[in-house]
Amino acid sequence: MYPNFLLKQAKLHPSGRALSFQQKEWTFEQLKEESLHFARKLKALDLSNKDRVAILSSSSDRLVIGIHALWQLGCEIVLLNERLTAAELQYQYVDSEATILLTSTEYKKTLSVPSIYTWEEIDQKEEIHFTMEPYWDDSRTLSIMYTSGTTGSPKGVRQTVRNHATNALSSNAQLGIQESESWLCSMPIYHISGLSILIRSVLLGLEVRLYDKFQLKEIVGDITSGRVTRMSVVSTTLQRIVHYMEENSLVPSSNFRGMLAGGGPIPKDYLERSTMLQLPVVQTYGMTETCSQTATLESKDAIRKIGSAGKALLLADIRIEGATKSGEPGEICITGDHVTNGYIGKYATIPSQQDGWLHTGDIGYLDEEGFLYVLDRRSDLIISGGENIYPAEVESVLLSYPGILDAGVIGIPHEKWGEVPKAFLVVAHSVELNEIETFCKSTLASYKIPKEWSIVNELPRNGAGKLLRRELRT
Ligand code: S0N
Ligand code: AMP
Ligand code: MG
Ligand code: MG
Ligand code: MG
Repeated sequence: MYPNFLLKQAKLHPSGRALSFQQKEWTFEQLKEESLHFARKLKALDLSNKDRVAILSSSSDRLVIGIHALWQLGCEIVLLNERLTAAELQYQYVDSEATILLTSTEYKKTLSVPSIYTWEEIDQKEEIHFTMEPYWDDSRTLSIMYTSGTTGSPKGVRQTVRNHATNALSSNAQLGIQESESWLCSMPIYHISGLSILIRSVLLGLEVRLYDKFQLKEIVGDITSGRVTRMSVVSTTLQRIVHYMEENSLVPSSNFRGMLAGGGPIPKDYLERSTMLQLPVVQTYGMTETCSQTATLESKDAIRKIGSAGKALLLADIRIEGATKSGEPGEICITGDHVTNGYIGKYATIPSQQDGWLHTGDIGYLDEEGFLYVLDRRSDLIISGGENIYPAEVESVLLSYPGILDAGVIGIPHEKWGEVPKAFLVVAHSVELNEIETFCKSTLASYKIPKEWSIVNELPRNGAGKLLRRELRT
C-alpha cells in the first residue's frame, strides 16, 4: 500500500505551492480541499470505485483538480489526446469501457458519446459525502493512456500507483529535485510527459506551473526570471526556446536547474546550442509503458556522452536483447516497478512483459559504461513534434481510398516538427491528392496526414509480401 498521494503531500507541506495556472495559485491544502469538493459533486453521478472516466481536455486548473478528484473517488482515468479526430476518440472511448466522458463545452458539441459531461455541468451537482481512502493499493490503476504498436490499433496502457510512484522516486534519485522547486508543464497532460509532472508534484512536493498552450515568450520569461526551476520538452519545443533565447540574447536564471528533453531523439545541434546558452538540458528515454523516464543523462555527462539518453535510473534496468557485449545493437528491454503490467480493452489479455522485461521494439546499444544510445524506433514509428505516428495506421486509411492499390508511409526530416510522414502510392488511375487529403482528415489526426506524396509504380516488398519501408527511405 501507498499513502494517498495528495492527502500525504497536504499533510507534509500544507502551505507549499502545488499549482499555478494563469493568475491563480493553489497550496497543497487548497488543492486537496478543491479536489475533495469537486469529488463530492462527481459522486452525484453515482461513480464508484474502479469506474473508468475518460477525459478530453486541454491543460487547466479544472483538469488538474478533476484528475485529483477522480483519484480520491477511486476511479481510473482514461486520458484522451485532443489532437485526435472524433472517429479516433470514439474508438478509444468504446475500447476503454469508460462510464462517462468529462470534457469542455467546445468538445461536447463535436462528440457523440452517451454519458458526456462538462466541468460546468458537474459544478451544478449537489455534493454527496464519501469516505476518502487514506491508502492506495500498489496495483491500483490510476491512469490509462493509448499508444499504438505494430498492430495499428491503439492499446490502452495501465499505469498503476506503483508504476507512477517508482518512476517519480527514480526520477528524484537522479535529478535531486527539491520541494521548493517549480516544474513548468506545457506538455499535454494526456501524454505521460505531462501527467508525470503532476505525479512528481504530489510525491515530491514541488509546484506545477501549468500552461494550456506552448506560449514561447511567457515560458522563456519564466526560465530567465527564475520563476521555474525545471521544464520538460520535446525537440520541437526545445528548438523554439533555444532559437528565441539566441535571437534575444537571453540567459537562463541561475535558479533554472534543467530541461528534461525526450519523447524522441534530440538533435545534437540543439544540445550544443543549449550549452552555449548555459541552458542545462538532460536527455531522457521514456515512454507511456514506463510512466515516463527509464534512462536519463546527467548534466555532467551531457557533452562527453552527447547523443546518449543516459544510464538506467535507480529503480530501472535496461538490457539489449541478443547483445553479447557492450556496443552491440539489439532490442531495448526494460525492467522495474515502473513498467506497466498490461493493457485494457481489446488487448487486455496480451502480456506486456516477458519474464519480467518489457520488449520495447526500439533498437539501441549500451556502451561500456552503461550509457544507452537509441538507434532506431519500434514499428517504423515516426515522431512529429512529440506526437507518434504509426505508418501502418496511415497506410490502412490510404488503402481504403478507392483507386489506391498500395501505400507505404515513412518519416522524412522536417525543420519544424523533426519528422513528418510522407506517402508513396501505387494508383489504379489518376487520383486527386487534395481529395485524398480531405478523406484523411475525416479519420486521421492532422499531424498523421502525409505532408509529401509520391506516386510510384510499385512498392518494395519482400518475398512474403512485407513492405520494406526502409527501402523507401533511400
Ligand atoms: C510541439 C507542440 C507544442 C506544437 O503545438 P503548437 O505549436 O501549440 O500547435 P497548435 O497551435 O496546437 O497547432 C497549430 C498547427 O500545428 C499542428 N501541429 C501541432 N502539433 C503538431 C505536431 N506535433 N506535429 C505536426 N503538426 C502539429 C496542428 O495540427 C495545427 O495544424 P492544423 O491547423 O493544420 O491542424 C505540440 O505538438 C506538443 O505539445 N508536443 C509535445 C507532445 C508530447 O508531450 N510528446 C511526448 C510524448 N511522449 C511521452 O510522453 C513519453 C516520453 C516522456 O515521458 C517525456 C518526453 C519529453 C520530456 C520528458 C519526458 C519524461 O520522461 O518525463
Ligand atoms: P510514447 O508512445 O509516446 O510513449 O513514445 C515512446 C517512444 O518514443 C519510445 O518507444 C521511443 O521509440 C521514442 N523515444 C523516447 N525517448 C527517446 C529518445 N531519447 N531517443 C529516441 N527515441 C526516443
Ligand atoms: Mg504514445
Ligand atoms: Mg513546494
Ligand atoms: Mg497548442
